Amino acid sequence: MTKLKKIRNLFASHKLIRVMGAHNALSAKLVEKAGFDAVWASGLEISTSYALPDANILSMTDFFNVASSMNEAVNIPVIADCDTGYGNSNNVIHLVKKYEAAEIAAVCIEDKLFPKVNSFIPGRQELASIAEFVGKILAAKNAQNDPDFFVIARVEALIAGWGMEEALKRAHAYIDAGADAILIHSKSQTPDEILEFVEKWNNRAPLVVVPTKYYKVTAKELQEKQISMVIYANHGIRASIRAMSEVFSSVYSSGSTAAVEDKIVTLEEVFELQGMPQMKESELKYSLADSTTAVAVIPVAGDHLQEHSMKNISEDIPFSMLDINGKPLLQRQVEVLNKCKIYSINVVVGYKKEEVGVSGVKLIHNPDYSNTGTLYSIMCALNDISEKTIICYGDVIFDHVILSRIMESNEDITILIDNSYDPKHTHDNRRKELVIVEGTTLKTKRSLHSNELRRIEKIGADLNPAKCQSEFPGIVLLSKKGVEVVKDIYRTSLGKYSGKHFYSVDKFENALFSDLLQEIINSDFHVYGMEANSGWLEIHSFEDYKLACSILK
Ligand code: SPV
Ligand code: MG
Repeated sequence: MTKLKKIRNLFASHKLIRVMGAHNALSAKLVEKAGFDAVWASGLEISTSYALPDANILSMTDFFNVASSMNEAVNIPVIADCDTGYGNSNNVIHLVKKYEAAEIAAVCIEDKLFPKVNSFIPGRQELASIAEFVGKILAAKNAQNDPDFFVIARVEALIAGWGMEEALKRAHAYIDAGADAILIHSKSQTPDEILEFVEKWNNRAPLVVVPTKYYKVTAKELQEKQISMVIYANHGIRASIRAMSEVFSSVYSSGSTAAVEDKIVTLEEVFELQGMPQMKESELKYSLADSTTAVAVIPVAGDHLQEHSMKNISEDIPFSMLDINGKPLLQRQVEVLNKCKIYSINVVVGYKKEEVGVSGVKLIHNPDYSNTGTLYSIMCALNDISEKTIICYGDVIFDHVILSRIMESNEDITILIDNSYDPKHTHDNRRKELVIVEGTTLKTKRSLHSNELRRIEKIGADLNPAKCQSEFPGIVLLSKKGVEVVKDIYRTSLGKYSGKHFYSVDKFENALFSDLLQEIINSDFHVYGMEANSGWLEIHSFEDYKLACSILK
């Protein structure tokens, strides 16, 4: 349904149409979000947003551009305040064509003289003659193409002090000329004169009111008087002036933004209003045409508190938010994935999950993070995935060269293996996930960066280091079929081993991904390794963290 039709239908519904004023696309969006039926592109608000008087200082084009951007931002109709029509009937013809072509549902024109001043400014409130204004209404109604386009005629006789009889005379003349509704304006502190007008009007045509001064009147009371539309014309800009002034003064006097942080919206809310999530979705949709694309899973639910050198830091923040030279670890991973055209990134969170603040990712909660291992977290995301997938452990930083190389593999399950691993030179006592490559001895390690894939014979954190040639850093590529294999074997293993010992762990629920890989190999499915000896870094201890900060800019 067009927005022009929507406004027609709203008037035909005989329910009070509730409209809120706005001054730009963002405030219009907030009007829609709050639930209002339509947006009032207020001349007062828009002028104020330019820090200019509401006195036809801005041109029609200025107002039109703002109203259009509001209209583009919302799905509800926009009603444009067009002052006196910015000139004579010729200007009105021009504006109706422009506003209608932009699908702005309705315009409101008032019967004052150009240049007008805001109705609440004392003094100069000069009315046009009835003849002149009727000419403008006739011109407007003749200029429109779509019969649903709505023209509201605004009567300013009560504002100008010309009395009730004049107001009624004018309103009847404007409806006779074809206006679709009358906006009867008042600066009285009580609704009495508006209610008198309503009484005498006797429901001849729809009425619109703007209770800025008689603000105690309720929507219910207006509905009872069969008023068609109420416009709250300027509350958005007044609210934002107050909110901004308070925040600015507080920051200026306190010398920091700490005190205002909980008084302002989060950046996430800002991104949401910008339409960032939709943009990411389209990016993903259209980049899927590229065969190199995959989705990503990053398990980063655990608390990392068992590593004592990182305990103090890990206690305070989720590990994904570890600051590496001004950028969180997860942000760095996301940027590398994006560089390889991977935009659908599923991050499995647990410990302090509400503090994971990186945009461009989908957060998936592992509620059992303190009793489960990496495999369990990975499956929280993978169970709902059926596309080619890259899995990266949450504590590993890698570069895009490594990622692009592994993405080229045509095998169903490919893992990165680092053949620079040397048991003799390993000093930390952490259990590494190690790899034995088929048909290779320690002495016959292959050259670096060969894209030739190696069959994995054994993998796990329980292998004898002296027998292993490589380390598994936690980067895996699964083809569509690979994803199904992992899901299948996970399901059967869960049935068989739940609560029981499973390769390197006492309990299946605590398994590492390498434990499942060994089960996959034992089921006669091939797992391949791609060799690398640089381009990745695991952050486990404080030493690793310092190293990451010294390498990464
Ligand atoms: C506006 O919002 O610009 C209006 C309503 O025209 S009023 O300010 O009440 O005149
Ligand atoms: Mg106005």
